[in-house]
Amino acid sequence: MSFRNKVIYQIYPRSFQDSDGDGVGDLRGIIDRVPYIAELGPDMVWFNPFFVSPQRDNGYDVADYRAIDPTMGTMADLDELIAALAAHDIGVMFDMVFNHTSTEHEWFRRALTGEQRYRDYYIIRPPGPDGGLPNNWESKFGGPAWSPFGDTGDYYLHLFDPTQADVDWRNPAVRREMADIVNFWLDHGVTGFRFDVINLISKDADLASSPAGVDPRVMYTDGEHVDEWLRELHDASFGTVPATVTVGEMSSTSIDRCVSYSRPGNRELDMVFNFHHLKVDYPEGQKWALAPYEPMALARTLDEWATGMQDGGGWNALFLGNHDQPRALDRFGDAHTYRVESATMLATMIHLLRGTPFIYMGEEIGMTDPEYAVIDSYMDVEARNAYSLLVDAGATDDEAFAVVAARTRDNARTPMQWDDSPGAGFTTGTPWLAPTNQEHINVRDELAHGRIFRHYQELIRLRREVPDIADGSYAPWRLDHEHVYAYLRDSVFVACNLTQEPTSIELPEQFHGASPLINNYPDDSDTGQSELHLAPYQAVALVKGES
Ligand code: TEU
Repeated sequence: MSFRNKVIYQIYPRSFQDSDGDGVGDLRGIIDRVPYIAELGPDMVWFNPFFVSPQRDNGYDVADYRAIDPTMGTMADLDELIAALAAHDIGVMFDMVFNHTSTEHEWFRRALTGEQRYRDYYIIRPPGPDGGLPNNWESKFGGPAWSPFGDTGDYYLHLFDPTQADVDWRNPAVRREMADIVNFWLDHGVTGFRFDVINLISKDADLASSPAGVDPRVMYTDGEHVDEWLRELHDASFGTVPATVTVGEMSSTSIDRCVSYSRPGNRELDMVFNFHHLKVDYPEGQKWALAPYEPMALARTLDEWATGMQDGGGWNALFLGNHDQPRALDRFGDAHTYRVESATMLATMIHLLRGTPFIYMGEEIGMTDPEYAVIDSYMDVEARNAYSLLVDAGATDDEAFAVVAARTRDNARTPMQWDDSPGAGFTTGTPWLAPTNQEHINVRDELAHGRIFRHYQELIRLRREVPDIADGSYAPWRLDHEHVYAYLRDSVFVACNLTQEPTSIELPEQFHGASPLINNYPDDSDTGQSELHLAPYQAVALVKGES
């Protein structure tokens, strides 16, 4: 289980560092920042896709899985980047978007010319019995999940944007293509793979509409063949290289299915991303709506998954943010009054859980959502669609804007803020997405006198040096508390005040007099006491015996 004591850093290449002044990040820019990555100290870097793409969905619409988009760099740049990271014992994780390809991929273009072999790579169907769409499925980006397949009169399936055509995994030739792609990158020195929405690949055999009142997602989520096809991919590619690290993004999934996808011996994946904890602030599960969030709902959901995955022998990827999510600091912390305290509390809460932590670029310096004034500042296709749908449904422009500003994926995609200059040290040109608070939050100032970066370094060190963090059991403590999420990891006790209310929590008897392991406030924890007093957003870990 080489991945259990690892920490993985996620880089959104489009927004990390631009080297040629075009306002878009690139591989050479990342190479220039390897010393910074090494200083933070992760074991691996997950890169969002930078393959050839028309960029309709910022690279998740892949037109060539074996070639680097020229705007991002060259194969020589990639080789240099892999070598530069390897010099610091940092591995490279690629993002495999295998549920769909761009409609500009050669396969789709050849399908449009009528080549049956490639038509069979996609999910193409005639109109339904009523002459309408083949079924009632909807795109996750809004609108129907079917678009006309050229002028054939048929339709092709796209669970995301119309420029992202779902491939047919029932076709063994498609499965062979995907294994060949993984092997191509294994041969290139890539040692990690994140599989995009991989639990959507097994659609209903009949592509049937969902029954009235039933969410159509049930017709293509966690389908009957996902385990079988993951095992086939494992055996034909990454499973042949024991040192690889794999993680699957699981959309709208369950604990039982994620146990199956990640249990050692199942020959599927090492771990999974699930998103249940990142929907606790969705009123009635609706992303494009606003309501106050209840902090202990976050604790209860994290606990439910920690417990369920432990009981089943599965393994969680631990994270509060990524390129699709607003900054956790804005959602679950206090980005203004307690930015440092809540950033370090959230980090402590995640990093000491049972699982493998992921750090999304910018978390380690406490970056926050941008503050835009107009909808045209946002670039995300999902957000623009949502704005239109909200206004069409009767929301005022201001109401729709407020929802998009809080929920858009662009919140996490603003450029990495390296310094306080107009381009944030990210670019000498015009950034593709505007930073808005680099004068207050940037790497240069954080490294000079901040506390957040150093706290992340310490958490990474602890995971390597305190065995119970990586391999220990998990158990909740006082989950009925109204402010504190606390849990035990065998010799370690963790208490996180999720609120701005000063509070206290009694200690488990075995931790009376325990030594402080990490504390996001100046060390004020009286370890001789039977309870812990926690300031706003304070997180403390104690260790029994020798730390
Ligand atoms: O995301 C899949 C996914 O579920 C998210 O799009 C999610 O539905 C939405 O962002 C949150 O409401 C993956 C990638 O991470 C995302 O960037 C891609 O846009 C998407 O797949 C399609 O490839």
